[in-house]
Amino acid sequence: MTPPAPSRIISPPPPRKAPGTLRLHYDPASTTCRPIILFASEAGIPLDYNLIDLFSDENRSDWYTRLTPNQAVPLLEHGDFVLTESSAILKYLADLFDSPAYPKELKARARVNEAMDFFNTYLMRDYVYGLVYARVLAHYRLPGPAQQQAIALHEPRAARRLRALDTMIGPKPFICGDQITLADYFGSGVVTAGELIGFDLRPWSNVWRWLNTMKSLSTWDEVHAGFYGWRSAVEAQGLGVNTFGKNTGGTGLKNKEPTKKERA
Ligand SMILES: N[C@@H](CCC(=O)N[C@@H](CS)C(=O)NCC(=O)O)C(=O)O
Repeated sequence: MTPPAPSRIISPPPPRKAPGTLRLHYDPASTTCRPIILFASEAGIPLDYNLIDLFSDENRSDWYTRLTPNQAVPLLEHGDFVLTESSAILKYLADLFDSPAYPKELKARARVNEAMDFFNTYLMRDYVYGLVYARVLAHYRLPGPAQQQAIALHEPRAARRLRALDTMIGPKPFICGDQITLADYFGSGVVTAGELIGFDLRPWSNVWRWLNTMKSLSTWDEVHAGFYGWRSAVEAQGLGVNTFGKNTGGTGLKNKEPTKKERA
């Protein structure tokens, strides 16, 4: 799916739902919405999905701004309760549905929180915003040479965070051990953002293996259809193709999504 062309036509608020309905306002391509949709799809959590088309500025409409002055997705409505922040939404849903993906045991839960905070801070800042959004989103691009300078600054930082993640994962199938947790759902959204610019994760072999495990989840392709549509549009615009990656010990760009066979 290619994202629709920007338009100023903003849809009206969706009709109210029965109390108790869980409604997720989302954009399918969003780094922070995809983990929630993936988790809900895999766990069989029924969500009423309301598309907020970021490419049409729907998040800036009056009715949505009343829900969240921060104008971002995702946003969860549960009756009168309104919750933003993807990490908080994942935890709320997991607790509501008593999911083993968010363990109750204190130390196991602390490990999940630790990994989610790691993704939400270091990797979001140095990799997602610093390398990816700086290329693909106009409002994060800097004028003139500052753009390349910013990317050059973030590249080794992103590599350092990926190295740390690679060590954290080690030989384990999932971030926190043998079982999938919220950290895996959340982290897979963050790490796959690099695919928008063709970022090659193969040098971090544990990260690569873990991500391919996540991609083998039964609803992965369906959940990520909108994201891969956006990636094709980015690729067509040539925004991902560059020479960065030269100084980071093998990181760099590739233009093609590995096939399922290559992922295996
Ligand atoms: N920390 C927030 C970040 C949310 C966020 O950045 N959402 C983006 C889409 S990935 C968005 O809505 N951007 C539109 C805007 O801020 O104008 C979360 O984890 O939910």
